[in-house]
Amino acid sequence: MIQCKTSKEISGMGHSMKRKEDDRFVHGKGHYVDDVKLPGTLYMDIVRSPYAYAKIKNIDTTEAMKVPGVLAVVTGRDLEKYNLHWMPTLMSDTQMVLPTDTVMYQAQEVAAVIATTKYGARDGREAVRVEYEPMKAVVDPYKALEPDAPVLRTDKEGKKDNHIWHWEVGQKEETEKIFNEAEVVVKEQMHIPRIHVSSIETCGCVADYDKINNHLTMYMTTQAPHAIRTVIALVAGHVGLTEEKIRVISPDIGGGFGGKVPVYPGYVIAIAASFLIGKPVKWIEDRSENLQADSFARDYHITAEMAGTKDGKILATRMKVLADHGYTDASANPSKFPTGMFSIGTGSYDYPHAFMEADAVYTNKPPGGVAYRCSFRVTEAVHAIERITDRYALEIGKDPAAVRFQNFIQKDQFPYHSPTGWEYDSGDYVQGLEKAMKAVDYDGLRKEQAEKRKKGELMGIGLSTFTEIVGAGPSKDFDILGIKMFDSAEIRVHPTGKAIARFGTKSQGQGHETTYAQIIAEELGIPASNIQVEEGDTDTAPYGLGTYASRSTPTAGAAAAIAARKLRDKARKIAAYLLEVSEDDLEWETGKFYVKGMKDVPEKSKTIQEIVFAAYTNHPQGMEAGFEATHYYDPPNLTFPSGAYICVVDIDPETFEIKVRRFVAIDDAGNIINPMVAQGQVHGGLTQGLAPAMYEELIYDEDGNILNGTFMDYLVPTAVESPSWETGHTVTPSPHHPIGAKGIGESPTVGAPPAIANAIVDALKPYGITHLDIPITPYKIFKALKEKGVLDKKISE
Ligand code: MCN
Ligand code: CUN
Repeated sequence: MIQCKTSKEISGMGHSMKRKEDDRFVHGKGHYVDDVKLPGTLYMDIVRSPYAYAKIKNIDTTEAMKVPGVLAVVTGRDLEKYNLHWMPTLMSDTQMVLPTDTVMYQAQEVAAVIATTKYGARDGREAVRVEYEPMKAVVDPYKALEPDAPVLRTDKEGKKDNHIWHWEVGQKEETEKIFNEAEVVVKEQMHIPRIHVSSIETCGCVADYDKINNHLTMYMTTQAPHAIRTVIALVAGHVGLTEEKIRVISPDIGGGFGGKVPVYPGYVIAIAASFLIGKPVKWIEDRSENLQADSFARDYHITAEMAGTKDGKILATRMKVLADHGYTDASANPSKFPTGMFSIGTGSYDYPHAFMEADAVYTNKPPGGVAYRCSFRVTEAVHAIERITDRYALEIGKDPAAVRFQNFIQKDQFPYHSPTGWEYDSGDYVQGLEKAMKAVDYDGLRKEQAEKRKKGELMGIGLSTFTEIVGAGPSKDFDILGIKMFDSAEIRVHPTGKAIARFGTKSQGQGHETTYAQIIAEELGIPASNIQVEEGDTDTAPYGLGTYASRSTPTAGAAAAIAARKLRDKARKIAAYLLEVSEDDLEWETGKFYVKGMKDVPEKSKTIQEIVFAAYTNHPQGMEAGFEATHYYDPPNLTFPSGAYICVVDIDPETFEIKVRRFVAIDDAGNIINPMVAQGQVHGGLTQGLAPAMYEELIYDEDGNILNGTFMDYLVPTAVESPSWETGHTVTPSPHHPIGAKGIGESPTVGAPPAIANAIVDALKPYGITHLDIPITPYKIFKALKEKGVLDKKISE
């Protein structure tokens, strides 16, 4: 159990305090970008390409300009005059804002219509005539690498192929040697499907350029307001919009999940339009545009191999990846690591050698490689290692739980140095799996399964015992466009002892307004309800890199604790002065300093409120007045949360409908700030893990047409499809984090898919099926069984 040291009134760490922000959300008082209504606002709508690859012969705007309310149609040629037609991606690639010659993917922005009403802009969009000359699209990433494939990124000088980068890590020769000599080698080819975030709120902005003051206020759906301000300054600095002239405000966000990290062309076009016309311009994507055109994740083709002994000792792993990045390398790759954190793919297991390599390729698909509740490619890595571990267990005829226990990194091995170069901070994998197995009655389930198999019933049990890696920085390894990845907290305590705290991160639903306040409450003893948390306004918040990669707790959360401790140091000095004792004679107990041994003598202690008041009214000579502190935290290492998940499925032998009967998730994110918030994160994340495991995948035909670009056929699971998630914790604090916390936001999405896939494959074990790619659908099972010749007679016979 998590210990709460503070009282309910203070609500420090470990309290399931109700989320402060929910009051306004449940009362319909949230304030989202579309709620920003400025006088004179114009509306923007975007013309998009029906082709995946085509030359633009002509754009005729005559009819569009006749539509009532339409004021302007912006094309790539218009932006070119101001050199605003290209922009950098967050990962130092480049991307068109609007094309001048060629479109590179279906649904790409081709022109923008500005009108006095939303509907005028939409009608204007329909009236723009674009003449295209379609070309043969390159859709398959393997074909994109063939020597005769057309070179797609002709904008890149000297580029002779579609290859973006090659990356490798680990011990190539040693690993090869082990593979050549090992008793057992298993290998599977896997595809982690291209998927897309489905936030309740789509992306959008209001760009408000004030000509007289040459100042831009940009209200937008962004997870990283400061970084975006810097990118806008990079794109538009040359027309006078330098960083001090730009204010980015990210109001309430209705879900981000990584999809609101990148800079989208729509934002830049809206800025350009407002800059040219001098009025606010609002752009809000519709649902289909969101699904078809921005922020695509995953799309990793992985060959995973494991070498081991006949009795279950893992000796080495090898993984080879082909990453389909679509038209541009958009955002998921932290600077030093082009594959993000894929190299966490040696997992929770202790073996000396591994080798991983990846190649990334351009295709005529929308920008890919974007984060989606994944902590930068961890989802892909975890899927590969957890699937191949099960494959190995199957090969040697051992229980997958037994193989995991045999190979786990033991708790006394931390800090653990992985063969791919990470230093895992802490963990207790044995305890986690034991707890999960007890919760499901693992042995009982295996017995039940054996009975059912005799009757031809399909029941499967799947495990996933994963290690996550979250909290970028450290700044020596991570940056965005050169800006080092630290994060910040600023605390101002007012004379009456109430505080306002501002952060460089930006919540999209994670509950920061509550949980940051709890961290400060824990450290200072000011009740969390008296601490107002603000994020998302670059004019007021200290510079930070934003919220993604479950980094807020590991970075800004740490900054909050340290800034609060700076204030506690100041409080000690003031208390010593007020009580006329030396600082060393004082003891701290949440919310007050008292003279040693005199805890219960009222006149021998000073509460934090009294001390803060004195900081403004009666502070020691020579001390700065006021009670404020700021801290920029650069973590010494990442944090390594982990989890042990067990999934039980039943498959209908006639229809192959898959029913997730039970799903137990034991997470370890170190010390927990708010158990209820953390559990909420796990519930949502598990459903987002169920999504690619059984439902979600974006499918393109050979011409690059998206075949399931609406929610009619892109299947987002809801509460109806979700089982009743059973959750629990083990607590292994991070030794380097000031409050021992690790991130938790992405763990469930990362850990769930292989548990589900492993369960389904386990159910099909009697029929010789060793692997199925996610999403695993009833049809895929039907096809696989048919190929094995199993369906010639009924399974239940
Ligand atoms: N928390 C806690 N104890 C811990 C760790 C976290 O109580 N030991 C709490 C935190 O205080 C915070 C929440 O859990 O309120 C998530 O914290 P953290 O794990 O640090 O993650 P971030 O705040 O950085 O959120 C990012 C993460 C990511 S990367 C995606 S993607 C995602 C996710 O959070 N997107 C979300 N969860 C989401 N939840 C909602 N509702 N909406 C999104 O868009
Ligand atoms: Cu990996 S998606 Mo979240 O980092 O915003």
